[in-house]
Amino acid sequence: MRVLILGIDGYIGWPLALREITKGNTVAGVDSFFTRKRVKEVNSDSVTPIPSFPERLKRLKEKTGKTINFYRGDASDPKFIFDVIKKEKPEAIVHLAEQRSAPYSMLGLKQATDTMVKNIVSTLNLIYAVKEYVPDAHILKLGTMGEYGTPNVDIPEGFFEVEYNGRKDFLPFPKQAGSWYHWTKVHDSNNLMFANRVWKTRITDVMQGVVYGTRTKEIDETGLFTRFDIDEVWGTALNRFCSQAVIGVPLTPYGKGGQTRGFLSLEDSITCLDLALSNPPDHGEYRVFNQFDEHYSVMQLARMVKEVYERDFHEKAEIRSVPNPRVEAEEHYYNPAHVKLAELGYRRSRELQEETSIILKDLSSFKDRIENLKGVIYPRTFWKESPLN
Ligand code: USQ
Repeated sequence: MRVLILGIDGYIGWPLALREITKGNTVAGVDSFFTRKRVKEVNSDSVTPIPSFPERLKRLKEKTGKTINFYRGDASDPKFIFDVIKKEKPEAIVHLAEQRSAPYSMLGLKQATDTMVKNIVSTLNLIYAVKEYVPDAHILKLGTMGEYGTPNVDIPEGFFEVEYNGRKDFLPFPKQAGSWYHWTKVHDSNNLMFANRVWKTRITDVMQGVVYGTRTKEIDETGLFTRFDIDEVWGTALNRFCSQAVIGVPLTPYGKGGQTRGFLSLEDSITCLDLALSNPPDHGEYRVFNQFDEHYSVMQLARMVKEVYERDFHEKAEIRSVPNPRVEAEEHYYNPAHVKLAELGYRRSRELQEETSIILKDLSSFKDRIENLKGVIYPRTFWKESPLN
């Protein structure tokens, strides 16, 4: 299969490229290095030392003998994305080239606008490029479980049956996103559904939970690490808690810590994306996958990290709740469905504690690099402030 990965330099893009190329698929990739640049702007860096992209490709060639056609550019530039798709004629395109941080989108109007334009326009460009050059290609689009928010009812996998005033329909589940970033994914989903209705574009819209982890099978085999962010803007809950434990600063569940989200490991995320690629939607089908393994509250995760760290390292870890910088429910009902990937054969690779133990071990060898990021760990991006900048 010819797979084009938009956002190939990212946390998920790189390991997905490794998986697809190892399986014998032809992989091409696009990246603007937006994440590298924006992470630097908040004085942060990937904890795992990642080389420049040309160097990544060189090492990939040395380790596996494989090559990737790489295009540097921005998916929100229509000409650029049209040229790439016209040239590569991919059978599947994985769209990971969006601004992915909720706190970044809440830094102020400039970043909110940047996020809206980058994300929504890039998906629109992709829809038009596919319609023009490869109308039967499969768009595998990364959305987020955060599109649904935290309603006080069960969350279905995209659609549900509604009965209202005596009539029934099968409709998209209402969305209640929690940041400008999360709303861009809702808008993307609406645009993808519309493209499918009008042009029969084949689409998998993945509602992915929070991803954690340092490793995948192919990272183990090649040693070609992916990035790993832990600062308050670009890092996510479990990865941050592990880093905090390693350098002996308190773990920071926000507020009451009852915020509950779906989580999955990096290895499992790549497995799910690969399953979606290997089992594409039917011609003219738009489908939604809820992609997470299990849901946990952030306090549960903090306690689990503390326990595993104290067991493995024989040192104390402390949990200290901090005032919540976000506007979100801190105690709520949460019961999302996730059956479709399991039906395709998805099974989790490791138990949460086991994966956490591996993350902690990996991070302890980068302890100095985490120490250098101490100043950017504590939250300072407040949803209520989000200034005109
Ligand atoms: N949280 C803490 N302490 C921390 C960091 C986060 O309690 O130190 C809490 C947040 O308040 C939130 C939850 O953990 O309630 C998740 O926050 P997060 O920063 O781990 O993840 P989030 O902002 O939701 O976004 C991440 C990715 C995004 C992806 C999303 C999936 O950055 O790209 O779409 O996870 S989901 O959360 O399911 O929407």
